Amino acid sequence: MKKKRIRLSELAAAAETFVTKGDPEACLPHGNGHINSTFIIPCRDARGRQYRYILQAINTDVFKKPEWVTENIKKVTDFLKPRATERRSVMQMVPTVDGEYTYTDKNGCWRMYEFIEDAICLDAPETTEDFYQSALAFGRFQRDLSDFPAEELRETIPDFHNTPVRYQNFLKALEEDAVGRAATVRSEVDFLKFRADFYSVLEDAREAGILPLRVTHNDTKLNNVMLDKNTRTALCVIDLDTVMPGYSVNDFGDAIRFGANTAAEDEPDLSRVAINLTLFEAYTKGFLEGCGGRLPLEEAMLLPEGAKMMTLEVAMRFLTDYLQGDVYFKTKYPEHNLIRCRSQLALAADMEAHWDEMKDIVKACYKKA
Ligand code: ADP
Ligand code: GN1
Ligand code: MG
Repeated sequence: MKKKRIRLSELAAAAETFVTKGDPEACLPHGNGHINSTFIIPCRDARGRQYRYILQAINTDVFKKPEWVTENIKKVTDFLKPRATERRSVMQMVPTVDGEYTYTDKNGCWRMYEFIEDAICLDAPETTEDFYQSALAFGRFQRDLSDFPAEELRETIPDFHNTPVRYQNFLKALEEDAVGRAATVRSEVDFLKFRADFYSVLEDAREAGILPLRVTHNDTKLNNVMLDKNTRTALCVIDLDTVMPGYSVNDFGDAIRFGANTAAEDEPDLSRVAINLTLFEAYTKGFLEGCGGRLPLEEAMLLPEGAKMMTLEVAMRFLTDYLQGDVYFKTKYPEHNLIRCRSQLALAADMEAHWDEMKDIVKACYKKA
């Protein structure tokens, strides 16, 4: 997706629409998200005290109904607040001067959050403990929302983690070949087609009553969680745009595909891409602990399937976007989505090569949990 140019005066107008402590002094692009446009707004009050905020333009090509996203986030954060250990451990939405939570201009739909200070957000774990802490955060998030009335949540992106539907969308994009790239991606297409029978295993498990729908985050990349800078412990789960009913094993799986990869999501040198089993084990331990013993063994035993499913699903999403001319994910260069796809396919292949070890690790962690 091409970056939209937003004028400084429009950014200032958006920032000034929200009720900040002190006046906005700047607007600084921030973060490595692939979807929204994110800025830090430093503010200063009359006594010179400083406060910071996150200003975001919700990507309305991706979220067709931004008001649904806002509604979900308000409900979820209101639900989590009474259980929170401190203010920084739940996203704090900032209202506008009109008492709303979004402001719409010609650039789209803006929202603001308090900036989570004294915290870090990582694109790769620096230590095994960092990754374990992120697993605790997402496991607890699921545990804390286990009583949330799921029927109150809007589906902000329909069929978000419905892999069979994603696969059909991919086949359609391949068939349509909108920008003439299909002929150049034959081996990636073959790899995905060869695994066609796998894509329905989670839906089948749901039908068999093994895999319940829960309230899940659905975008559990390491850079969607904050750790306390000083204690380096789990602090706050962020990027709540896709909180919807989903599968526990997909929350686990998306985190694994991103954080337990020995290389970056868009690593071009495939020899560097592998599943790090030490990180896999640490995450399994943290996630099961965080969920607070809520996952029955049969469900937990599908955690490796979740990891492989999320890896293959995002691979087909990257390839679909490449075939459609890069209309969804932010890209930094023309082949970016293809490089991302290849790296995810290499990771899925390495998971297959270590499948029995992954299953054994889950079984052992479950026994200890
Ligand atoms: P995207 O959907 O584009 O990934 P995110 O909501 O994840 O957008 O925000 C992008 C990045 O901005 C995050 O990875 C994180 O680094 C930073 N960020 C978002 N919200 C906050 C916050 N409240 N406090 C501090 N940093 C934040
Ligand atoms: C997007 O928004 P961000 O960067 O945290 C995407 C995820 C993908 C991920 C791949 C709403 O996540 O589904 O797994 O990129 N989010 C949306 O890195 O599509
Ligand atoms: Mg994000």
